[in-house]
Amino acid sequence: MTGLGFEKEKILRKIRAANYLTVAQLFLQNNFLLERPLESNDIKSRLLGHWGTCPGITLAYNCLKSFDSEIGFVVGPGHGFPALQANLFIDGELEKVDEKATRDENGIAYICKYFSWPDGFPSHASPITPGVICEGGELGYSLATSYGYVLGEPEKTIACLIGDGEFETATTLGSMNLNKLFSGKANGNVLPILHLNGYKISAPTIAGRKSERELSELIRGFGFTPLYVRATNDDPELALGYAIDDFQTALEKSYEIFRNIKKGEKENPPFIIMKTDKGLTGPEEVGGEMIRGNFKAHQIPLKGAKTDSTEMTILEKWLKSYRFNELFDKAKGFTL
Ligand SMILES: Cc1ncc(C[n+]2csc(CCOP(=O)(O)OP(=O)(O)O)c2C)c(N)n1
Ligand SMILES: [Mg+2]
Repeated sequence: MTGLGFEKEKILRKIRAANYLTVAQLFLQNNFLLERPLESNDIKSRLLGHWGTCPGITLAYNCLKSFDSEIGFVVGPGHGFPALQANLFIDGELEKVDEKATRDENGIAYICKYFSWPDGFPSHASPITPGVICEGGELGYSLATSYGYVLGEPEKTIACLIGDGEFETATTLGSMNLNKLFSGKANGNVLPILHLNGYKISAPTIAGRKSERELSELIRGFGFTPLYVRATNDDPELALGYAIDDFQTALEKSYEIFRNIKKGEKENPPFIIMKTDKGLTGPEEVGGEMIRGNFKAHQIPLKGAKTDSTEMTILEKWLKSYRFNELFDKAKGFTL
């Protein structure tokens, strides 16, 4: 159902909760609600997973679901599984298929402790993740999968998040041509969202090195209408606020274009370019090295948090920055 209205404050609170639970899954094996000062024993011995892409997944997920509760969402960066898991947990989707994932203190402990754990949850999105139709562990297939999902299903709409690293794969670049075959009355709508965070594993991306004009012309050349969402401000919470405003405008425009195409008008389908810092809301720098907005945010930014007291302090400050105690109550559950 569309037109539910964009409740910006609610979206910001859901994003804070999901980002907290993302960081908690990556780092914590105890003290999940930070009820006492963080100790070495609270932190997992083997820190695994990918942080950098997670805040972008959570931003897109919450804006899309708030705008259209029926929209499908394919996540190319499946390495950002903790973000997907956090959102599915908060929305109760995980609980529907896993009775241990109750939306209370025990459920929080369960998803955190068993993230990337033997016999627990995997580190990447996988078939056991509710609703997953594209694992995302192998980059390249998300856009083609999305077009396949709407083939002969004119009522369906799906958004597809594509990392700017994934955007360099031959598979994704080839799939950019599919709109020429799929756009029209017989099939559903695909809304690609390029996550322009500027970095892949350890290097800048090509799209990140292009000027906005070059990138827009490239997208236009593939037959799309480029629309921008910008989470750009030094203050991460303000950046998210601006991005939510941009998302509302971009989604309204996208759905207008989809309606026009269904009426038979010749219009190029929308393509959102979502510009964020890699690791937005995470630590800015550690030991003089830039983390937020850099490739160093890709996996675990504070590898030494268990043994290095400075890193542990940064981790505690990072977790506290989400003010999770305002969003979750032990007796009432989530208060979002
Ligand atoms: C086909 C393929 N090649 C390489 C990898 C290894 N890999 C995992 S994450 C990643 C970087 C992805 O960058 P991007 O798409 O920009 O995602 P981000 O984390 O920046 O959101 C790569 C190359 C992979 N998963 N699949
Ligand atoms: Mg990237």
